[in-house]
Amino acid sequence: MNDFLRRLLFLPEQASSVAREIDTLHYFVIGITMVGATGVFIAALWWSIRYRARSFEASSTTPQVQAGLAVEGGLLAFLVVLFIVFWVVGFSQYLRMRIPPRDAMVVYVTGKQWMWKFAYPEGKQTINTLVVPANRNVQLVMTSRDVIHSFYVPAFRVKQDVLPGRYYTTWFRATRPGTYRIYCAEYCGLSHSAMWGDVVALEADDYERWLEGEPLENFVQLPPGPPMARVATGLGPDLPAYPRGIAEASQPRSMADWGREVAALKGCLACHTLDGQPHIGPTWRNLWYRETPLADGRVIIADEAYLTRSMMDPMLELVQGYAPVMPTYQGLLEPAEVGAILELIRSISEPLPTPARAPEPLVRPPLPPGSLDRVDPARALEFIRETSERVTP
Ligand code: HEC
Ligand SMILES: [Cu+2]
Repeated sequence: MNDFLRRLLFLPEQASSVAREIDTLHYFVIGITMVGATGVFIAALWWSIRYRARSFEASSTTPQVQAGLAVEGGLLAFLVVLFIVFWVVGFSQYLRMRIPPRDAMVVYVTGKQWMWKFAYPEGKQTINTLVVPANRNVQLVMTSRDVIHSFYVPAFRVKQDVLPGRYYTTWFRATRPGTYRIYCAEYCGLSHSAMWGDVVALEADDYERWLEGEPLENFVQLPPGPPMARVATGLGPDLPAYPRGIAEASQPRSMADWGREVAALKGCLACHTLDGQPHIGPTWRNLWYRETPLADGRVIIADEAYLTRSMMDPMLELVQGYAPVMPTYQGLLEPAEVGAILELIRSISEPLPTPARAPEPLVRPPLPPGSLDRVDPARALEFIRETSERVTP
């Protein structure tokens, strides 16, 4: 039944843990609206024949018919309940999709004109080919180097926009080994159509062997990659043709080690320690997903989004008990370097407890700086009042 409906609606294969559920909701909504629309159409047709004007006199004296309260109220209640059911099912799926399980392995993703780059905690880097183990939760921490892109894997039912200067996260679990197409789903310039790649899901053993240096070709036959060489049309910078699956600029060291180098090089370690001792700034030990008290009294969970904001906009959320002396690193750290620092912080923190059941909604979806939840209503009113006075004479 599932497969029949999937083909009927031209949906791609279902290769992730959430794909089936999402499609089921889709069938449910489409099915109900089809039945509803057909019902309305048949009723309209039937009534327009049954109550047609039989003569001119009859048509000018048609009595007005009023439905009873019970009928109207009943219909309304039925529809409201129906829509609430859609919402409850959809929203709970949304939460499950938004909140990465805590046992997920992390891959850092950077979109840029016109390719996807992937950095793995173990130090490997790939272009346009995301290699993951099948049947394992994978969390993507994503950003863009230049314009808005959107990471889209139809077979996983995963799509996430990435904006420059901000971090996003999404996750998936590939349910079987295979090759699944990645698209950029946000028009991003001249060669947007060449911005695609593949997720290669390998058996766990093969994945380990790939990490240790075996070429990807030993495990899968990859289709030819996007025409990177042809991307260079003379309008943009010349892009080299990257052979796919071959690691470019792979680090012989792990991302955490690289993060240590970055932290030393960029001067972070002048104020932060890795051993648990507070210094000019808080220590990074055990900071990962820890509850951090802020100067304004709120307590925030130090997830990827918060940690990144702390580097890009340190004054936005000051840690309680520390002076506002940290400079901003906006534009001074490459996305992959931010990823490396995050990996460093993760590596010197206690591993997170794995929840027994579905992940609890502890991790908030990343909020862009300046988003609604930190607008102080009193200050907003004050601001409106001030600006209004200036405008009205
Ligand atoms: C001049 C000293 C100084 C330097 C240099 C500095 N920081 Fe900070 N950092 C601080 C202070 C002080 C705080 C706490 C107040 C705040 O939140 O801004 C802080 C807070 C942070 C936090 C949040 C910590 C928490 O407990 O929630 C992170 C993450 C961070 N810094 C990362 C970095 C990184 C990465 C670098 C280097 C690229 C860096 N810092 C360089 C002083 C510094
Ligand atoms: Cu793009």
